[in-house]
Amino acid sequence: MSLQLITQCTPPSTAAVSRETAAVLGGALLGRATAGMTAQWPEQRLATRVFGDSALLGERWLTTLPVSGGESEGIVWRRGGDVLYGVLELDEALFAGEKERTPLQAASEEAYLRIFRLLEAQELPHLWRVWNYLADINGESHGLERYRQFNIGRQDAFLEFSRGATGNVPAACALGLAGGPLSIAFMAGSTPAVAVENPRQVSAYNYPAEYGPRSPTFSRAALVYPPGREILFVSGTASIVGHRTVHPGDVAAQCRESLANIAAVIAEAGRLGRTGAYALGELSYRVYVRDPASQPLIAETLLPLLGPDADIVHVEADICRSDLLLEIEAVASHALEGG
Ligand code: 3EB
Repeated sequence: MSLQLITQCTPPSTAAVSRETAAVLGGALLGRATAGMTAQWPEQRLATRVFGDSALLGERWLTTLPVSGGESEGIVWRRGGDVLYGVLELDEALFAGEKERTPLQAASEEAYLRIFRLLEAQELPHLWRVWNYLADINGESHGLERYRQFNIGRQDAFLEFSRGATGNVPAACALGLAGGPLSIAFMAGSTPAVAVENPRQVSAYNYPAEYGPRSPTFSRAALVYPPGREILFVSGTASIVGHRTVHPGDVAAQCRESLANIAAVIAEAGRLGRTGAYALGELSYRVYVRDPASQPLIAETLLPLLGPDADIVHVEADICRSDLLLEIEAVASHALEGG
């Protein structure tokens, strides 16, 4: 097992880590009260509500490959073999006062430039999956919604590194939190990801200009290949058909539409991958909920569609269009034959 995701809804402990003498590559810790906790690995800290009894979500990627790590321009990173996980927090206030770019746009561009410089230095150029969080994502400043400012900075960084902002771009999510710095976690490797698109949706990188001056730079899903495994990362998926939001104001319908989109994406992934079909029931889900009051209805709507044993965590976050009430991301993994 070269790379494995462990999810725990308890405070960090060493219990899950000793398994197979694996080392932690990195992870995430979500919850209201995560301040002051420390981890020995790159850990994305997200101060937000996690629904359920423990109110805390700890995720760790374990690796059995030789581990090294460091800090580069504020990015805390580890690599296990040829897979790298890193976390960067940037305070956009440090980028205030420019004429051409808003602070958030400048911080977003800088964050991605730092990531690309690190990946070049480590000779692991292929960005597989990115987790983006920013404060007040639907707020407007400098005449532009903050998510749209983020999109400009992100795309500029891709173009500066001649990476192209369409086609072979990473899987991602981009969510809003109540406060805090721009927080970006990422996974990268030595082999390219296979980008997966959704036949029901316009590719996000081709969204028309009504959603902002620059399109978002992400693919609907990515298939990646650490040694012996195929991992499917399904990007944040919402109630969008074509490029339009559908079912505004109807959280249950948005829930069903999001799952229809995920079903379409994993069907595509099964077609493009090397390990056969993925089933909805085998994925692990993170559901981002805009209005906490709607969480019970979301859980109730997902239950018959995913079954009682599905691995689902609900987290409070703002979605990047103000008419979207939820967004769902997912991950699954298959062994490669002979792997
Ligand atoms: C969408 O489909 C919903 O900007 O990185 C989903 C996943 C969304 C990733 C991103 C945005 C992003 O457009 C929003």
